[in-house]
Amino acid sequence: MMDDTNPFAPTAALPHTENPAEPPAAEDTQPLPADATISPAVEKFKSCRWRATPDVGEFCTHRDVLPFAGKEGVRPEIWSVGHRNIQSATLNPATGELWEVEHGTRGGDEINIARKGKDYGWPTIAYGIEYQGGPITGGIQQQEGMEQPRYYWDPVIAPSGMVFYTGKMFPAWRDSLFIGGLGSLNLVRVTLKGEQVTGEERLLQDLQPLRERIRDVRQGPDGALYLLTDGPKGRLLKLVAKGGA
Ligand SMILES: [Ca+2]
Repeated sequence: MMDDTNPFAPTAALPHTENPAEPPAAEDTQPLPADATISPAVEKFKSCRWRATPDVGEFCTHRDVLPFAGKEGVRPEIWSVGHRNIQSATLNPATGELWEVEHGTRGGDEINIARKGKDYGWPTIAYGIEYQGGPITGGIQQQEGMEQPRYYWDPVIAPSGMVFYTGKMFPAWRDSLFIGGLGSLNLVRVTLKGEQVTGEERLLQDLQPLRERIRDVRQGPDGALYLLTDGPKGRLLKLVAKGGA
């Protein structure tokens, strides 16, 4: 799905200033390379106004792109609200949309697709409960005007980094979403049909005797998966197919 108001669309490479210490004037626009292919999404960005602030860096203040720009009392760079504790976010290469994982409370870690102007519920709705037991957020999981997660874990995995797999080394895993498990001490492969989660598989359970948490997962140019473990002797692991380098 291509959405010309989606700044995460693959064709909408975000322009950036050469020197963040010297932000452009508010009316400045960012030039594109002369040979750039101009998509509707990039056309939007050509007319973006960019601002730089010490705490959030640069952001686009184009009112057609950012849902809260110009609204009193709301920071204009906000894209979506109601997130609890986002651990990572990545673009779905098939759609250009922004997917993210969040730490919930007990039994409430979530996968969401962060869409423009949407409310993802926290602290009003949640599937998690208090850490010591008992309801949280009044015990409600759904409310009109608030988005449901694509998926949630109970028990939680304490997700970390994530990546959509597009490589050739593991054809059976293509289009899966890989997520590191800080709490589950393994690598989680989430299977998808479109944007629907159809299941999950836990990999690298043999790491558990070392009690290593998976801090991040990325795909290399060769299609291998690279993982970071979290601990006093944290390791960088390369996951390859049998017979791979
Ligand atoms: Ca939520």
